[in-house]
Amino acid sequence: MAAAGAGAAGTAAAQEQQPVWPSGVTSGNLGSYRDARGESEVTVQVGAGDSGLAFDPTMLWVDTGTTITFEWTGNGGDHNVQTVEGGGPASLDSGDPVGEEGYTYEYEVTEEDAGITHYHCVPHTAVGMHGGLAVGGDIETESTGGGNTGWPENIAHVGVPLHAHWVGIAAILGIALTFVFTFYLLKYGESAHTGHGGAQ
Ligand SMILES: [Cu+2]
Repeated sequence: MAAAGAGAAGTAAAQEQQPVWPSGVTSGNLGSYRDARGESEVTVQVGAGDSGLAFDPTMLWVDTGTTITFEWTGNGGDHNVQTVEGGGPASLDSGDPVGEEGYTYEYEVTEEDAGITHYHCVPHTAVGMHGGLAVGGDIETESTGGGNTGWPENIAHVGVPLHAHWVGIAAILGIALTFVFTFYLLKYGESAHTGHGGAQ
């Protein structure tokens, strides 16, 4: 219980308001978030993270009028930026995948893009190269810790060892009882037989 309390306190300290992203966005690689409202120019790395299969920031919140520059790192192979089918109001499309370091795709955010857009890299959509773009002030938000999965992870880490602990004790008790019963059955059976045989 002490560990759970400490985890909850840490989460509360790092709490902030974040857009409510669709699950396809929050399950994307890297999972970094940036609130860039008030900034006229923002850069998103394409091919970020250890494997080069992520967007950084993975989740971005901007105002209308902002120019987003997607900049290729050269890592992770050929990438592109494209709104997933039915993924939202912004029509991101950098064209065919490219791998060249320093390649850029500029996107100027307009009022028509207001809301949340889910985009991905087409060649790497199956391996989690997804991102999210929130535009404007009419965005539903929620309180979060370091990431959206902070709370469930903390709860799971406290609950799983406790559960495994009791399963282990039950198994040991079961094995011990089997030995005890076997020992007495053998001992009783043997002495009874011996006693019977000796009396004849
Ligand atoms: Cu990619």
